[in-house]
Amino acid sequence: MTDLDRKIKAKIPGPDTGIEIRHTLCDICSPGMHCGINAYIRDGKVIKIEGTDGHPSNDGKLCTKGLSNRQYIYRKDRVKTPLLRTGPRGEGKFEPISWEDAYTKIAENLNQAKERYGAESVVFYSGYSKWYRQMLRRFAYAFGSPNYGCESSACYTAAFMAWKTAAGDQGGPDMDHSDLFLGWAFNPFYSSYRGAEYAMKRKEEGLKFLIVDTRKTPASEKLADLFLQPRSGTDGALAHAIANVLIKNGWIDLPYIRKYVYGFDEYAEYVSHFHENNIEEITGVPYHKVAAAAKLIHDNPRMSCNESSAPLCHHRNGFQNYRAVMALLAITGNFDRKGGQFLTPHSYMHVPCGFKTREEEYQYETCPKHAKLPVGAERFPLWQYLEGEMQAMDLSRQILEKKPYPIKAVFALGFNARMFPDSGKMLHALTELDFFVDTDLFLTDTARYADLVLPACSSFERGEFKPYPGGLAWYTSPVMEPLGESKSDVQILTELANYMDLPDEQLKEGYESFIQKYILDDYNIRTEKLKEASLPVKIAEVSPPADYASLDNGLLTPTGKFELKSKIIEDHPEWGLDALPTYLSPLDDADREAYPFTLTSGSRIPNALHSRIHAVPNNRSLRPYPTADMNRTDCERLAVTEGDDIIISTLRGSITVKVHPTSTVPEKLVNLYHGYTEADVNSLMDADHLDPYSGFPAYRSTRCAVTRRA
Ligand SMILES: Nc1nc2c(c(=O)[nH]1)N[C@H]1C(S)=C(S)[C@@H](COP(=O)(O)OP(=O)(O)OC[C@H]3O[C@@H](n4cnc5c(=O)[nH]c(N)nc54)[C@H](O)[C@@H]3O)O[C@H]1N2
Ligand SMILES: Nc1nc2c(c(=O)[nH]1)N[C@H]1C(S)=C(S)[C@@H](COP(=O)(O)OP(=O)(O)OC[C@H]3O[C@@H](n4cnc5c(=O)[nH]c(N)nc54)[C@H](O)[C@@H]3O)O[C@H]1N2
Ligand SMILES: [Mo]
Repeated sequence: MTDLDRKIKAKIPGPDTGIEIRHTLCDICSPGMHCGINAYIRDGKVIKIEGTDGHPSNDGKLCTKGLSNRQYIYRKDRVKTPLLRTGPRGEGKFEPISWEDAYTKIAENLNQAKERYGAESVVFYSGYSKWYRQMLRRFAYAFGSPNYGCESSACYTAAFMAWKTAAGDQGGPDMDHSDLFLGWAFNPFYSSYRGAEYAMKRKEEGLKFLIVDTRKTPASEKLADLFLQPRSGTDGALAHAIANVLIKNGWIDLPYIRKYVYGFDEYAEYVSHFHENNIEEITGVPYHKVAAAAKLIHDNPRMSCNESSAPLCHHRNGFQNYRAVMALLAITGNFDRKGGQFLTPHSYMHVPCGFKTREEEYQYETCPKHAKLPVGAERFPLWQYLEGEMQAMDLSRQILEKKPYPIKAVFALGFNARMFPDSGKMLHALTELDFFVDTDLFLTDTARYADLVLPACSSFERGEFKPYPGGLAWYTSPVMEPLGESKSDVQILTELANYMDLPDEQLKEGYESFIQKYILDDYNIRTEKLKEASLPVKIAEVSPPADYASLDNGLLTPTGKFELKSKIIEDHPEWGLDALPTYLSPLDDADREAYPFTLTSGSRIPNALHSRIHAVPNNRSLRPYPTADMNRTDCERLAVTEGDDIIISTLRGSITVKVHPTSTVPEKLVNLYHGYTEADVNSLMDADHLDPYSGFPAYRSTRCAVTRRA
């Protein structure tokens, strides 16, 4: 081996080795992270990656998911050309076609649906990716359809709605100054390592933690001063019982309540029904722990709590449960106060970058005025009132029932039918469409149902705008050519808007023009300038996150106060929703005997992100099989041990997975990750087991039975 060979093998960059380091970002998880990546490129291929030193998100580190980027972008099932379906839906037979032919077919079919059934019969859907969403939404509006919708029908929005209802806008924790952190369904060790690092740092500095989780987790082990372990989805009752103790002991801030809080008296009366004689029965948490939680809150006056994008809201009572937790902040005078919760100003894709962005103007200014209401509006009126976009959990029903109007075509970027409860119903609904286009990096099993599959490129192959906390922003550049004929999502939308000659000149100018005019012009910076930088650069002074004046200035709620009782809901009795954060059991009793276990699915695991990296060999090797956690006592009763096959069944069907006996879950709880094609836990769920306030699915509470596979 020559010296040069050795250097190449060691992947040492330089002119002699032909290896160059280029900078990009990891797009596998949320916009709140998007860590910096050094991509080592040789002959146009990524041969190695590492975290970028000095990057504001990760400063050289990468997590288990981030490290999988090279295997992810080169996954075997990458789609490389537009594909036209030649066999039955779902079978996976396609032939390559040109982009020109693909655009012709899309234009013909979408326009035909519009002419025959109205523009609203065409749905524009986005899966988990978020970077192109404003354009997709504006595209839908330019086409004339109100039906833009996305994965956020099941993620984050319910918590956002709870904040909007109570405080008029989203609230975030001022954890820097808190004495106590209410980590309610909080385990950043698996879902956001940066959050975990920060929590550990604050722990060392003396911050106290009250952790409330259905399972034992690293957070309950490493952070908790007090750990409460309620049954899945009983959080609302638990929060009310804590509130009841606080109120009875006078451990509340009455002057604050009288001045700034609406609905306290009725709320106080309501929570008095959750007490020492019933709380253990409802939640499984002994009353002395409830009392201890109230005492901890009393002893540590400055308290904040986490947002909960998923677990708290993934129940049919999730919106109300989260409101019940938020109420603890209001009655202790911890909203809009130092060390409590404060309003976090709007920022690009909820990234707390510290500066204002006007993408909402871009996405809403062309919203069709006389269009019909979007899918889900009738069934989820509060969602419609607060969000005004499609509640995608009602999509399969509307496709199949054609009420209140027919849906004939879906144009999607990253449609994963297995995201939906009763995923089989969604797959079936897709077969009923006249036309379905899916755009994805991979030929997923949902893409197999499409008439046309468009190849999207990855974050390594495109450029995109990214803000980061601290007034920072970046515009990445491609570090490699797109694989095959794949294109970025925004290039596809721009080309298609022009091909279809949609009546929207701004849309037709494309993504970069949008970013320039609606975001960067306000800070006098050009996209070209940001692209030159190898790391995010400071473009704006950060406005202080909290001035603790929101309450005095009046909140954006109808009463201007923090609403324990929602005036919006109160004023709409026809919705049939409760204005107080009332508690409803997460499950019906009807099938308790046949289905004695509770199935909770989706608690994050370090090596997976939804459906994305189950097929990436390195990540898969860390947990080769879909595996359910069950309590050791339950396992003994079923006579199963580590790695045995179990069958999990519900009224909807059954799946076979491996079992992992553990003490992290209590008896009668079965915990399983989602997104596996071969053991799709969402196929077991009822499509109508939804929260009437938010429309969110109850991924974390479904009755099931478990048997040993013979
Ligand atoms: N049982 C259960 N189900 C859940 C959850 C749970 O906790 N339990 N969690 C819910 C939550 S919180 C969320 S956020 C959702 C996740 O929502 P999903 O939309 O299911 O997320 P993914 O599977 O990550 O991505 C969807 C598709 O986008 C494709 N994709 C990736 N990058 C791009 C890109 O740049 N462009 C395009 N066009 N496509 C791309 C992926 O290949 C994938 O096929 O799942 C929900 N489902
Ligand atoms: N590794 C990894 N990281 C991710 C993701 C991923 O798929 N993989 N997904 C990203 C996305 S889209 C999202 S939305 C976030 C979600 O981020 P998190 O909210 O942190 O997600 P989870 O791990 O599902 O839930 C946190 C804890 O809530 C507990 N929990 C579940 N149900 C209940 C309940 O009913 N009551 C209480 N009190 N606790 C409960 C779980 O046991 C878990 O320990 O994670 C993001 N980060
Ligand atoms: Mo999510």
